[in-house]
Amino acid sequence: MDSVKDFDPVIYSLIKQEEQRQADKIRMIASENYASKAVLETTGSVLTNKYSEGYAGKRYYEGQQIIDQIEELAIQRAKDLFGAEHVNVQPYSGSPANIAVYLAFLQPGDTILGMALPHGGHLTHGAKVSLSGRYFNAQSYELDPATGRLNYDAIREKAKTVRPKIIIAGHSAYPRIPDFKIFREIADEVGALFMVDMAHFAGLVAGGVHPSPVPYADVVTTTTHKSLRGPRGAMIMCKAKYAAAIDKAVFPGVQGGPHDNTTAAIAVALKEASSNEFKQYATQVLKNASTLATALIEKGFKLITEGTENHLLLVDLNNKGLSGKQAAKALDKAGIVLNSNAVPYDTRKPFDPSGIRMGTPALTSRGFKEPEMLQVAELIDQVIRNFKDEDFLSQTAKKVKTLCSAFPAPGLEHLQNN
Ligand code: DSN
Repeated sequence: MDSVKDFDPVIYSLIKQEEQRQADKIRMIASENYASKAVLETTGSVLTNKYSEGYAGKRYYEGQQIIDQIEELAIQRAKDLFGAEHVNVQPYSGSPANIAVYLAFLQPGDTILGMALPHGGHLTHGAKVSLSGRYFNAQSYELDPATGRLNYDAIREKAKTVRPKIIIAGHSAYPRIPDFKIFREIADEVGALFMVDMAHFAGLVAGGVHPSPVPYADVVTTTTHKSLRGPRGAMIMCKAKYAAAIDKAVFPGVQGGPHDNTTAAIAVALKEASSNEFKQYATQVLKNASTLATALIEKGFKLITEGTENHLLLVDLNNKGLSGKQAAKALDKAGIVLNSNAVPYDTRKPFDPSGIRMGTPALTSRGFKEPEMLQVAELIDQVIRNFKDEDFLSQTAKKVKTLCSAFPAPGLEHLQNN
């Protein structure tokens, strides 16, 4: 990065500091990962200089000889990997992708039914503060208070009552696997479209360790940078009969020119995600999450749903004498980065809720396996017990840095080689 270093040493220094932070910390924000050097290089390429409104063969500006090939390759790789009939790789990220789906099929005021935000859904699944909740009649389903799991009878009843035009499955903080077949049946019973936002678990689907929603859903949206380990971006997959509606909603409906550098990096990430190594990666993400869950339960932590079947854990800290924000801040000081999170039926406020969410995609990318997960569980337990002891937290951060130094993170190998 010599050019940035020469021209803008301030930004250069900040980027270097962030590189070091990502190398030295155990990153457990369930939606984050380490993109490979190949993905990072592609994202930073001259493709950022091009405008290409439209789609391959039907662009508004000239000079698309290369861009068309890149976009078609990204689409083909996504189709091959996920078995989708049609793919749009242009959404800037997950929220615009979801908004584009609504634009394709809804009129303002129409009803949607998604998972409630405090129960693990996403802002764009109908939260009142989001466009999805302001422009549409957003109804939500909640988790079963006894089990913390989806209750399909209750979802069916709700769907029959509110008669949504779209039912949304998918989540940001739910540690279990939705039953896409039942969702499909419910959607058919009420004449709704069935949409799945698989942003969190797309990498697990790609790796073959999580059921795919693609055969069941009319439309599947996903970001490309979470468990899928690509650049910041998104895709929409749909049945062929919805292709024109989706494409028109993305452009010109929601967006202008696609970010061609991102499109190419998505293509690179999809090639990576088609490999045997990626299958092993996805398998290890699950093993690491389940090892961590068992270890934390043994240490007296209360996990929502008593465990996990995917890449994330949701921990209710009500029995530990501190709030989610206090825990997340203390862990951050100790070199373990995650986020505070509402738990189902939380009585605390969203900015300082009762729980923490933790995920294994990023630390698995750097090679952590079961033995390291036992160490992580021990570190988390100690930090929670000593969350007010600043000296203890900084000593733990040093231990974390030593542990991390043995596991070079993708994209940051140059730091470890120094
Ligand atoms: N911010 C993401 C997450 O952490 O789940 C969702 O968009």
